[in-house]
Amino acid sequence: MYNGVTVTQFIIEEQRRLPGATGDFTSLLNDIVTACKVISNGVNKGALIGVLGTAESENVQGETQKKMDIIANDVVIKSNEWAGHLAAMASEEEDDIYPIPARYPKGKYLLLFDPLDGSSNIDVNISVGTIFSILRCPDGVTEPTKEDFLQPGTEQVCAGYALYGPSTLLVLTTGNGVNGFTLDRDIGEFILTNPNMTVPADTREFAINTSNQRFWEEPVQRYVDECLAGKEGARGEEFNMRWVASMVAEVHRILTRGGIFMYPKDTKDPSKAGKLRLMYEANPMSMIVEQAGGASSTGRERIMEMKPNDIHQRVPVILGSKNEVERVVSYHKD
Ligand code: P6P
Repeated sequence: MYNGVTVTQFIIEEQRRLPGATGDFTSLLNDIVTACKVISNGVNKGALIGVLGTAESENVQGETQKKMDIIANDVVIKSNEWAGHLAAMASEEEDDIYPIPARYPKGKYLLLFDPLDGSSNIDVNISVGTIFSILRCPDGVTEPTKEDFLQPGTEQVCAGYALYGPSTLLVLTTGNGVNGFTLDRDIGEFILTNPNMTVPADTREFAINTSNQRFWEEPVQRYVDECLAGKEGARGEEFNMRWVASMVAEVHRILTRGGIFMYPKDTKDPSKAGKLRLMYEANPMSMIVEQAGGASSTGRERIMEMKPNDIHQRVPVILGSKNEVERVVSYHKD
């Protein structure tokens, strides 16, 4: 018989640490985990069940939606709207917030998510993921508005992602470190396989979409040039580069072996502050990386301290190994 610790057991044991915990949070997390298992099954079957390819629609970001984007979004909503733990949800795939239907009880949490991050990769069988963030609904608010979601990342009570790769992984933090679980398909349970994940403070591996190089600001140009100059350059070290175009995969690599991930501000579209979204990509990933001993900045400020102005707000993201992130931040100060 297996003797692994399931994510349910882990969460309940974690919850015992929280005085006055009602089991509400544990049950909410279980519903999110169920959604990730269902999405994993769909992603894994792919062409066999006709979920690849694009839908004939665009999301609020103006991005063409993949069929699996819409399916994953629907799975997260249907798995979480009924149980009475949430007051509302916000999704990359939904223009406005998603209020809990009147037929269901409401709860005290807000769920924000990117149902299928990196979905442009799904048709070429490269890893994709689901990112989620949990906030408390402000006290006394039963009909939350967009404004109730606009809380800084430091207010998150939980952040996590599922990574649909060679294995399906779940990585989670509730503010007490970061723990990783692997889906055992034979029993349909996530088993604790990576307790206490930490990001090495130093790295010689950077991740950035270099095709945007001519649009970067000077501090990022300088940092990447120094990496590319290798031993003969200012850093006196050789660097390696990765770019998967799936933030979940990049962050997981960084949690596993270190690294720095950058999607900086660029002048390609001056109206955009960055590509990645603050509320359901940058903030949850920042909480995870910081809880694992890493750092996460726009280059000019700590991402988790930003006061959001819109649920789909974009921000520059520089996150990962603390000493490298701090170096890039110092270049922004120079
Ligand atoms: P590009 C995926 O669309 C995403 O939001 C992140 O997961 C990923 O890091 C980035 O965009 C990739 O962007 O411009 O390289 O396609």
